[in-house]
Amino acid sequence: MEAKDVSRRKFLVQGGTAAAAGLTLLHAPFPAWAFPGRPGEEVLLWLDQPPPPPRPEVLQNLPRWEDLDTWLTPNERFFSVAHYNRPLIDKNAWRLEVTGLVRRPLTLTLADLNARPRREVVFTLDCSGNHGLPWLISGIGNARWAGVPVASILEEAGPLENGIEVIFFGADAGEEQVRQLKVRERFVRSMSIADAMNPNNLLCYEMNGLPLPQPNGFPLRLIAPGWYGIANVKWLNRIEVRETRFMGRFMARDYVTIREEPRDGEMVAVETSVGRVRLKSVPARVTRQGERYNIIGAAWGAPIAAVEVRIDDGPWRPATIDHSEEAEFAWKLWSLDWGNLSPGEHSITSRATDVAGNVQPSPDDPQITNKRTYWESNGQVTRRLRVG
Ligand SMILES: Nc1nc2c(c(=O)[nH]1)N[C@H]1C(S)=C(S)[C@@H](COP(=O)(O)O)O[C@H]1N2
Ligand SMILES: [Mo]
Repeated sequence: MEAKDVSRRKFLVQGGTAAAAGLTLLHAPFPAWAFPGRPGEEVLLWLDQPPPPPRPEVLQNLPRWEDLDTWLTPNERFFSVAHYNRPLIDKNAWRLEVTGLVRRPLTLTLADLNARPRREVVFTLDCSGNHGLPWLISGIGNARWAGVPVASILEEAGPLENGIEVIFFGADAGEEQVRQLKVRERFVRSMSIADAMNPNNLLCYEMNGLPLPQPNGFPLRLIAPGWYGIANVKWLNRIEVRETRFMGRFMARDYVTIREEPRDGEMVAVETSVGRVRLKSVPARVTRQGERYNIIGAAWGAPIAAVEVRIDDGPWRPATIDHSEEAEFAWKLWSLDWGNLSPGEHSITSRATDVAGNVQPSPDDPQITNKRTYWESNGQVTRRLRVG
């Protein structure tokens, strides 16, 4: 066990440089490409590759799970979602307004934020659309984010008693149609004041030690550890404290999960705004060295207690969770040395269990089958592979 962990860690470390140096290998012949990190080892490509996104401007830089070889996702490999435009912001002209129901409205420059106490959090940003749409299976990445706690800035502004809702404005905007009305709207998400004041939330200006990249929200974004991607407002320039709940597109019209729940013998549709992340895992990549197959994956969304892996309809086998790099809001990487695999096609499924004993639901679990919309698809993921 010990020896295996060590060799895998070495493998993960080597993977970073090997992948960076060997980008041409991405175009190697299907189904496998030799992995130069360890001679004789190959990464097998999944048979069920996702189709390209129909609107490539919305979803950019989606990684392949096969390329997962580091706990932190390098910035240049991080995905980017933009529902409107990706604004190019001049950091000298940019300001953050903190306004609405506050005693002391603030106008802050980037230098003002940089001068305030800094905090870091490693957080895995998971798009709630993952596995809900055929082309979206890898809108996820793990980064070390740095910035100023939202709570410290809100406290500085001093919310008034009647301020119950905090709304976060991105600089990006687009036209929305609401019934007969066409209206230009900014990208906005909100949180209750209690949720917004959570000490983990950051006004984030740095990602993996570098200024926030432009596609990821330069110069400032909200980082809300424990929340789905949608809550993490990019290109942030305005925070407003208000006295009513906010019901914009990304709170109440889109990113709404509809589930049917049994109530007194009948099914009732319940609509909820996409919010906190859910327990999930995926098999990421399979490597072969000689006759031995190794499976690597990730698990996140709750404190992870265990991950199990199943091939075809076989028994669940426990994976080894990598404890070498861990953080409360970060994914855990896991691996399983499967041994031999018979020639032919196989399916590989993983399931995570959290410390409270919750198990990632199977596709036929009512949690999944009663869900009518594609958001928050945290059911067990099966990938297909050909061997031999
Ligand atoms: N301003 C703004 N913030 C946004 C979005 C957006 O379109 N505009 N997309 C959200 C969604 S759906 C996701 S999944 C995350 C993705 O963060 P990333 O682009 O840094 O990967 O950003 C969120 N924040
Ligand atoms: Mo998303």
